[in-house]
Amino acid sequence: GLAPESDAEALAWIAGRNAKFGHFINGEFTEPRKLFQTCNPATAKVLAQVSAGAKKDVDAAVEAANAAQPSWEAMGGSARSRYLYALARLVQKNSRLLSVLETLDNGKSIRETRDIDIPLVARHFYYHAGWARLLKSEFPGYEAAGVAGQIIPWNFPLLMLAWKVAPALAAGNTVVLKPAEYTPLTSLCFAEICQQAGLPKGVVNIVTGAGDTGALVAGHKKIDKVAFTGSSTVGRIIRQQTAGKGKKLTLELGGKSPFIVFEDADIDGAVEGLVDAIWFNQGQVCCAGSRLLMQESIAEQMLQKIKVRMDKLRVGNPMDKSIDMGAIVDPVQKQRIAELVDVGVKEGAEIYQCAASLPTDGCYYPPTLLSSVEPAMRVAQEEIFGPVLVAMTFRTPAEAVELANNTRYGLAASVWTENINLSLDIAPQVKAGIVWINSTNLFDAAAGFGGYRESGYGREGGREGMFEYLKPSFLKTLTAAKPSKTS
Ligand code: TXE
Repeated sequence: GLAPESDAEALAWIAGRNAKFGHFINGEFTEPRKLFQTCNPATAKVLAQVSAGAKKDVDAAVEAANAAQPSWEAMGGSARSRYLYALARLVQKNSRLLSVLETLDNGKSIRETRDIDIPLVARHFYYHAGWARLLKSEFPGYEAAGVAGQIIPWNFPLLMLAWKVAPALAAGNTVVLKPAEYTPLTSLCFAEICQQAGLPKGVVNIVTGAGDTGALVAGHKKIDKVAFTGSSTVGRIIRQQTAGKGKKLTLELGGKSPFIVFEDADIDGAVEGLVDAIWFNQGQVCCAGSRLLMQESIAEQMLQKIKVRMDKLRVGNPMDKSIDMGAIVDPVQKQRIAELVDVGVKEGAEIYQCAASLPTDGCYYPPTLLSSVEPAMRVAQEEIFGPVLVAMTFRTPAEAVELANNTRYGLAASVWTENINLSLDIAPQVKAGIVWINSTNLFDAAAGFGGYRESGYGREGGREGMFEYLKPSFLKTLTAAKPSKTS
């Protein structure tokens, strides 16, 4: 195999800050206080201590964001785009440090952070630098929503930051961001990148902490827009908390996305697709293809092929460049996965787990396949958010659609067939914000991402994503309507 990536630079970065971090407010780091730990799930070793944000910290961050917002918006889209380009370039320049830091804090493989997470972060900033320039011509009559409160999860820590921060800044908003308690380190490194880019003070503020800190951000009366990615339970709380307060809100919540394979599909291609659908990022992906729906005639053959492929998955030290699957983010999450799988087995599902041996210390869960699953079972309905594939069968295309839509969620779907007519017939019938044909888990900054039903609402990325950070402006509508003398 390949040698493990070196963690020396990232550990030196942490040590250089005494392994203790304050919040990033008004362009500066505060004194570290009320500390809690963030660990490496692959080794259970403590990486650093970060501060738990209290009301006064959130208040200070919101104050700073409010103070900075008018001039950040007034400088105009061209000026802001230069900052977004600078952030994108600095992410690229620091991509090794960021990749390793992300892998250490989250447990996902270095191959993924290096080739997927961090490059997508840079792309998101580049893409939105473009929108900043086009704001006036493409969104006449609109102005920034104001101050955005952004609460993000731990599964793609820096990428979720980028999905939130880039459009907000492009549209002229300032932000208060609360990273997930398991994975604060790349957000704090990004705070330093903001300093290096010379971003005006108060445009980006980062307050670390757990759910109580998040609730302070979401409920703050001087926040105009809330953007949340996380569990449906917390999404519901935030919706109640913001209801009737005049705040804009986007929620990107869980999923139980179908992966539909028809009998004429390229079966080997579909099996390889499943590796990306459910074993990418240990299955901790909101749009993971977690429900395999196979046409009955190919089910046996496909299950056999999946098992063979599962046995070849390499699970282990995420710093090892040849690994397919790393560690689960936290023992609490691993416990949730294990409990749901037990429920499935008790309900009558057949279980197959990857033959590979797992590292003994660290937080690992094997790639798992549950077959003979019935649509009403909890494992067919609830998001497991781990490397667990649940398999069911269907007879006709109509039955496939019915099964696909038989959940509370509606985030994504993947359809596998060599018949273009069939795929174009099925795709619009599946209630999902995104449908991939003969592919899965593809992300592009230009394509709006988001869900239906309990997967939330609003879109991130693309033109739709920009609207979520804008509001109609009466004054700008008038100015836009007024014929200019020079034209
Ligand atoms: O999520 P939480 P958890 C799903 C997945 C997972 C489950 C639980 O099924 O197993 O949720 O994960 C902040 N007000 N997803 O417990 O609690 C919290 O600090 C404001 C799917 O980690 O929703 C963190 O920053 N904020 C998902 C963020 O919310 C609050 C990704 C997400 O944590 C808060 C993550 C409150 N009352 C989990 N309580 C996806 N869609 O990708 C917590 N937070």
